[in-house]
Amino acid sequence: MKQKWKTAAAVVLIGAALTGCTAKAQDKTQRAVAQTPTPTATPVPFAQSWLTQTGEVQADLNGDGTQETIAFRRTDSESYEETKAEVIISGSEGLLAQASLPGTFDSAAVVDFDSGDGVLEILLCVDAASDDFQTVAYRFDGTQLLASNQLFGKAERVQDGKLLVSNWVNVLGTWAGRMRYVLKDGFNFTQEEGALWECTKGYFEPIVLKKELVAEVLNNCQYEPITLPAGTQLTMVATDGSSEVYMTTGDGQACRFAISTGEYNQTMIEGAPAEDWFGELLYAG
Ligand SMILES: [Ca+2]
Ligand SMILES: [Ca+2]
Repeated sequence: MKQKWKTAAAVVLIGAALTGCTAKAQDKTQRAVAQTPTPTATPVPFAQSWLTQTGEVQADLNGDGTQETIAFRRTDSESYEETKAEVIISGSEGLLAQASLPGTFDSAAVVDFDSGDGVLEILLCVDAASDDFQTVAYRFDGTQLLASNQLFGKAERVQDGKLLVSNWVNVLGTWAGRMRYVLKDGFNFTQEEGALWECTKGYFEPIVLKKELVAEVLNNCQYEPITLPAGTQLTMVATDGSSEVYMTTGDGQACRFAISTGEYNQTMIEGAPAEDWFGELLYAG
């Protein structure tokens, strides 16, 4: 419980930092209130249908007024090549389109990223190896299924037009994290601009400093330098994966420091490999 509180406190601090602290945060709240839509007679928001087992969903995918049946199937086989998850679209006259993804079916959904564009999206998520998930979105144009790029991670939900995806984050060890993705032109998922991986737990947490490190702590809306002594335990709270990490110390202090990427994709701190700073950095294989 105590640990949860610490993490929550750190997230609040990060949130404050990212929005420029209190003034902007309030501003944002007021804007959100002002933009709350007044109810109208027309829109009936599409309810997301999430399936954790194979099954069927009825929906008008392409907005032509006719419902399609979207069926999800799994084929498990001892042969890796034959193990797949499928999405099959059919109408009153039979099969319309189908697509498949290699891997073991994990979950699927029919969702609506943008309630104003008249079309719905299908999400299909497979376990491609042991707990290495991959997600693809599809759109049906009336005759065929268009596939998005493949996202590494497990689709969790769609909120405000963004897909929340969980995945392992390999920065200073392996951590469970969540990232928000938007669907851009060309039906491509990209990380929401400025979004950080929000980490919920470590695979081998925490990590321990073996020599002192100058980090920054948030104090009265300003980051100030702080020297973390050798032996400090650190748990990842958030990271962009390439240039900064937000951590909490063993005694609940929220802090951040810069990282960079060296040769062979190595994480560097102050120009030295991260292994120089931490006793042991374990990565899930
Ligand atoms: Ca239709
Ligand atoms: Ca839509």
